[in-house]
Amino acid sequence: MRRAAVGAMVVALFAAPAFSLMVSDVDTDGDSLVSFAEMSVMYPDLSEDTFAQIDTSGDSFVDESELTAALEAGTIVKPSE
Ligand SMILES: [Ca+2]
Repeated sequence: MRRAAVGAMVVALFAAPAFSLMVSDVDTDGDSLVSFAEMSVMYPDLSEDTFAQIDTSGDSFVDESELTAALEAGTIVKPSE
């Protein structure tokens, strides 16, 4: 039982990097913020409504925490490489 729990934790740790999408992966002009235009490069089907949903602070840019939250919520999925 205990061994299984530890195993599950290890799997979760190794699974995390594959799941995460960094702002630097999407940010093409290097300002550490993701605009709708930059997001559209990686997500051509992304609507402005969905972008606004991801941009929870409403500043028209997506930061690291908003990006992570959107991935965790399944609003967007990390594009396959
Ligand atoms: Ca940018």
